[in-house]
Amino acid sequence: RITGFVFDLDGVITDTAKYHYQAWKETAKAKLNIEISPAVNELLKGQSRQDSLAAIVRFGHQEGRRSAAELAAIATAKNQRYQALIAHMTQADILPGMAGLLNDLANKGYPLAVASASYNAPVIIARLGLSNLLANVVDPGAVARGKPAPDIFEAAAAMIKSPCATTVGFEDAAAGIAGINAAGMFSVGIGSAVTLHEADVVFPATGDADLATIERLFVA
Ligand code: B16
Ligand code: MG
Repeated sequence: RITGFVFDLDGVITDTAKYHYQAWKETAKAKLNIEISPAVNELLKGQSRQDSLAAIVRFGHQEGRRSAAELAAIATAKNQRYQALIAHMTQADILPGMAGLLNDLANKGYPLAVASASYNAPVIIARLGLSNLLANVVDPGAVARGKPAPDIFEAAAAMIKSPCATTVGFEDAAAGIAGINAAGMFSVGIGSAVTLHEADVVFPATGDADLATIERLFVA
């Protein structure tokens, strides 16, 4: 029997990926003169702010050219731009079907937790009006290794006292699915079946995620 559910935030509960992309695109152009594409953005999903910037610098072949202080200032500039973009979010920004799914799970008595790499997760959850349903949010600063390591998913399951083997994890990024699998959880991918081929089940979009299907496949 399933004992708990763990959710990624960006790309699963809400589409902040578009705001991360816009903030990185503008900041990388302005501060590094690097043009990033949607393909680069795909690699940034689920990665910490610092690792995302390192990936952009590598993509632009500028490794070793900036001091740690310069890189920190660029990451701060990106985050300020990002925070300005997410300040306008409302309940309407919850991805299709997710408010219903979270409510169904809570009503069925399943404990829920959020495993997001984002330091902005609590603010976003509050803007979405989900602070009551999603009260258990892992502090990404408290886990040793980021996705694709299992650490943040293990911490989320521990928060709700759900053994990993009977916990279901939702993710939209390949690195996140790898982390869920490494934690020994049942993995649910949201997005492309090609990108997320390691997941136990993939739904093309949040609106397609179906609890009955997950419960049936989990037992099987
Ligand atoms: P922040 P998730 C991740 O969230 C995003 O996918 C990733 O693009 C971002 O760099 C990371 O959070 C850190 O976010 O700059 O707000 O701390 O997908 O793990 O929910
Ligand atoms: Mg994500």
